[in-house]
Amino acid sequence: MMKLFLLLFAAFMAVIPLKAQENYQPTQENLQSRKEFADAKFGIFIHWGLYSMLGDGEWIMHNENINYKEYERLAGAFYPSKFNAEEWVKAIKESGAKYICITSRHHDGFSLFKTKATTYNSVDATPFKRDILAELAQECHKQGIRLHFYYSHLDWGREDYYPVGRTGRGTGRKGIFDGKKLPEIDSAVFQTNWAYENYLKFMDTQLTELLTNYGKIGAIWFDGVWDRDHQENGLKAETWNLANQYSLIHKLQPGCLIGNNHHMDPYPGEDIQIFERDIPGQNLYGYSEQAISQILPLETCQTMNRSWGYRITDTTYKSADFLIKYLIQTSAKGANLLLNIGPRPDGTLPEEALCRLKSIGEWLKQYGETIYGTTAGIVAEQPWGVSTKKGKRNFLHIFDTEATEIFVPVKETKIYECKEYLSGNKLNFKKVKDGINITLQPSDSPVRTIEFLYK
Ligand code: H79
Repeated sequence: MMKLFLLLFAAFMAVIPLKAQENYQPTQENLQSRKEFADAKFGIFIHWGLYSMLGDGEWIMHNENINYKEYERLAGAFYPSKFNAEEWVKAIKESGAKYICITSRHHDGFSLFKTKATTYNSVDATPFKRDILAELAQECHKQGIRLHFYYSHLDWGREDYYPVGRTGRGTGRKGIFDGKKLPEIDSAVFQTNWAYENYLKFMDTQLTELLTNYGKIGAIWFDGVWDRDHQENGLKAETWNLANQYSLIHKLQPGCLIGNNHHMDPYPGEDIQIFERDIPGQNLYGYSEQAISQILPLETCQTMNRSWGYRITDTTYKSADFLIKYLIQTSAKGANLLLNIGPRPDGTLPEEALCRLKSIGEWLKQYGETIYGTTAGIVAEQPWGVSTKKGKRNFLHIFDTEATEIFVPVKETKIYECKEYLSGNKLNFKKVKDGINITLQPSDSPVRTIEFLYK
């Protein structure tokens, strides 16, 4: 009788996490993390893995239909002799970024960390034999910058990721797992199966490791459910085991934020909303049709050139001025910017990236107060630029270098002071119809920042 009771009790407990996630109530710790995340405003994304060695972006395995057995051999030559976590973190900190998000495992399936779930990792499968995430985590904790882990939901090289999705169909998987032929399944009506159950367990094991072995983790950043799910057919959370995965993460580290780059509306358990290559409100590539969450902190990820993973021929770097403006524009929408770098196969960060980190850092040293801890500005985007705010302090960032006077659609009665942000020099303003006009001082700077205060 007692045994039966215990069994029933255990079964009951087992379903609790799922239920709890459905009516997700974030913990105090989690809410605090969300606040800190929203205040941080700027992070650096790192895409690094075996694909970096081929110098043609992280999708090369899919794009070139590389056989996964052949691709795995890259691990035997993975020896990034110049990798130095201390230098990475130092350079990134100098940019003013408050967190680093690194690919713990991308779609190619290679893990940049020691894991018991597969030998296909940077310690067991390479001559380098080093746990990249451990070294980076140690430095992040030491130098005081948050660490986030990108984690791919899809995998192009595993037989148990079955049935395969829309991508990675040409990587030579044979439909045999654990010596047994996989069942015939029409991927259009996806059903879980014994092999796939193994894949879900594999992910749970890795997520547990990621949240146990590397100290405090700021966020898990999922990507890849669009391999099967998209706006039209909707998010099939059960098939990805999202409720349990999210519960597991929040159980291991309640303060760890969960983001999922599924391009759809947030699913219960998610703590941040991600926009890929779009500032919230834009939809340049068709990935950002989802409504903007009014509750969750927002994050825009963007490339410095046109690639995520290292692409040896990609010299199309955005200018430092462009990136500074992009950070300001993202902040003006109340969102964070996660700006990407694709380190080289030897472990160094490209010089083009380093010098942009430096320039952004120099700007943030002077103007950080107008970005960190701010929310979306008091006025929507204007022909002259954008705004951010912090309490009663309003910051206007003027991109129009020619402007001598700008119109701001706010009530003049409420404003008691208007000045250049850095110098503190007073600026004249006068009431006009539906707002005020502020007279500007000329300057060579690509961005002029002014501040006005409210009663
Ligand atoms: O990690 C970086 C990229 O590798 C990953 N997300 C960023 C952060 C990313 N993967 N895919 N995308 C971004 C967008 C790709 C969409 C497409 Fe498709 C893949 C278009 C065609 C193939 C998925 C499948 C969407 C439509 C069909």
